[in-house]
Amino acid sequence: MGKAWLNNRLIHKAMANDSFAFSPATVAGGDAVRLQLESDIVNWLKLPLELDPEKATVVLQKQAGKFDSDEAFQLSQKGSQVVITANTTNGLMYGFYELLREKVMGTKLNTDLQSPSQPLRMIDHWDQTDGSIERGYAGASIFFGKPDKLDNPDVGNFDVKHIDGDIFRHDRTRMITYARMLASVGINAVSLNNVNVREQGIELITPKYLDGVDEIATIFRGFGIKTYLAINWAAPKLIGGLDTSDPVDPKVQEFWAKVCKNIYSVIPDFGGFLVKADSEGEPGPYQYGRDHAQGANMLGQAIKPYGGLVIWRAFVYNAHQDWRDRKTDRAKAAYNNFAPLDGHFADNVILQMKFGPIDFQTAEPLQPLFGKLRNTNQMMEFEISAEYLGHQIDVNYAVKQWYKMLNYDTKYDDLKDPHAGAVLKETAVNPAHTGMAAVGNVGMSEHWTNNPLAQANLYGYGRLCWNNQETPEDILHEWVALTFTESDNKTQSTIYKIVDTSNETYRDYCAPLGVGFMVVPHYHYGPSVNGYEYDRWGTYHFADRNGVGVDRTMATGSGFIGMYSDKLSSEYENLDTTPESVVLFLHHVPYDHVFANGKTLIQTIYDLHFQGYANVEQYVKDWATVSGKIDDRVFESVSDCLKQQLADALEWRDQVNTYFYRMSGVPDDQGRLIYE
Ligand code: GCW
Repeated sequence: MGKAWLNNRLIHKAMANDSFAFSPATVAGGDAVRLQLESDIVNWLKLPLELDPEKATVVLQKQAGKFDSDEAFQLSQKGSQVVITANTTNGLMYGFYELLREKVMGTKLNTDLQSPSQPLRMIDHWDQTDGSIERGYAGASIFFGKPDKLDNPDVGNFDVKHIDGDIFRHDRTRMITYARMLASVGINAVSLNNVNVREQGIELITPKYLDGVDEIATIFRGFGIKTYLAINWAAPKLIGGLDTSDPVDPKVQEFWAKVCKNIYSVIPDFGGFLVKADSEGEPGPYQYGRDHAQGANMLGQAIKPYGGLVIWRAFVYNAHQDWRDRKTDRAKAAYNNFAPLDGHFADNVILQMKFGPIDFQTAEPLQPLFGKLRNTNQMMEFEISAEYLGHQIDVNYAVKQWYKMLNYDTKYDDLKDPHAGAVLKETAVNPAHTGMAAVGNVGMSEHWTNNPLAQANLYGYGRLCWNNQETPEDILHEWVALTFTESDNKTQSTIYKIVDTSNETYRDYCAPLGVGFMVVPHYHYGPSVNGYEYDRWGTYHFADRNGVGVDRTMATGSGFIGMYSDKLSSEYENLDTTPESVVLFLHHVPYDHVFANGKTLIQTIYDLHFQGYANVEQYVKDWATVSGKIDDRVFESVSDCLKQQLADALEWRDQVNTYFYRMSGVPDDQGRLIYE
């Protein structure tokens, strides 16, 4: 198996000298609770169990109501024993994983109370029932599709009972391993299927497929993870035999009530629905002249009796924007659609918003709805699967970017803590219904994530959800130590250095300074400077012979900047106080504009692209030095990816530099080769 950070071997090794016991004094409810604990933790993890708590080296102490959060835990030392205390089984499990992490890393026992920053820590799979994955770069779905010879024989398929016509893979071994990986970093919610819900995906909510969903949900439950499904908003029409999906129609409401009843009769702790509506051609309430609060609340009402949630995506924009029209601006779409609905969404509805106003680009400013909305449950969405970040071929440690977005200062003076992660809770209708979501990045590929180094993003995403303040650097240290356990310090630090700088490196050789896209249309890997320039998707860079970038100022541009708090708006309105990393997202800038560091825009573009490529050349050299020091298959996989990345970076460097050289006519002041 590719080295997942917490595979069986590692757990057994770290726990070789430990035995576990439950402290009988605190296991209220007697055997029933104890059995529950055993099946949840001990059986899954196959821990050595000691019946006499005095003799155990680790004591699991469950005390209902001890901490504010049911997922929190605390580790303490009692003589030679470590005691893990938590309100619930899940809390104990998180404490167990923390202890394991500390043991492997050899750090001092952390006795602080540890409690998650966000209550919902979710992975959204874009897996489809035929086994393919939209924007998936790591092989086939681990949930759906037929096992075939391409699947990795080392990882799973031991217990596959597959019959024709079945859409589920039933690879329990692999799902258990996945669930354990997710639980080890605190993920507690997973949506199984693509938000573009097609074909049998629409029917996942029907009795025909609920047993298959339940098989997965049952595995996840043992690891504190709730299962969600993405739904097609037009399901009443498409599979319900109705002639409408209008949310105010009682027949439609009845349809959804029945769907919920069926689901909960099979999966009593089902998490809820994830919905992409009125977006990129998907159906939605606008078709019936209803707003998104009406659409979402109707579903919220149907699922409420069971305690379920409706996660409603704010990725709604008019896909027919014309490049000739400079006033319409896709970046304003979510705000225009949802700001007027603040306070209208039900308590069990959550608005899920991409971190930036456009679409998971290498650099975007924050989505301005964060901080603007004051009475709406919200989640911030990321994409672990690296659609615009190198397809899990190019190494790209995106945790750096996510950390920045979560800790983005919205500069609203009236908020207690104006940083985006904290804003989620402060502005929620129900603070238990906020969190983070991210598009998953695993598949049946040998190392789960194609490039094994892309595992760092899955690990890091979970850790960052749990603690929004844990730095990407600390997280990366953990991941390297837990993954390359058998390697020497020098090897670990070489790997660390490559991954640590990779997000910036990738950003440097792609579309410059936040202008975004410039990728090959539809496929989204590799450069195509004008690929989307005259398209309808609203992703323009507006380069001409004088300058490049989108004028989003209030004075002369689309006015997008005015959607931020007053302080941030006035900062961004002024070119000189706009952060350089997103300057072309917010301004159309002349090539000869001089930044604070004394460099012109055009020279900055050249320098970034030469530097980005040079970094990848260095990665290739550095990676060669770890040969023989780590697992051979991991070494080879990363080497192959780096080879492709080097070619990718070269294409980006030359195409972007040449394009801007031809546009501006300004040569590189270092005299490096720029093709004409
Ligand atoms: O970035 C775009 C992707 C689509 C995706 C969409 C979304 C699932 O290119 O593939 O559709 O975002 O987030 O809904």
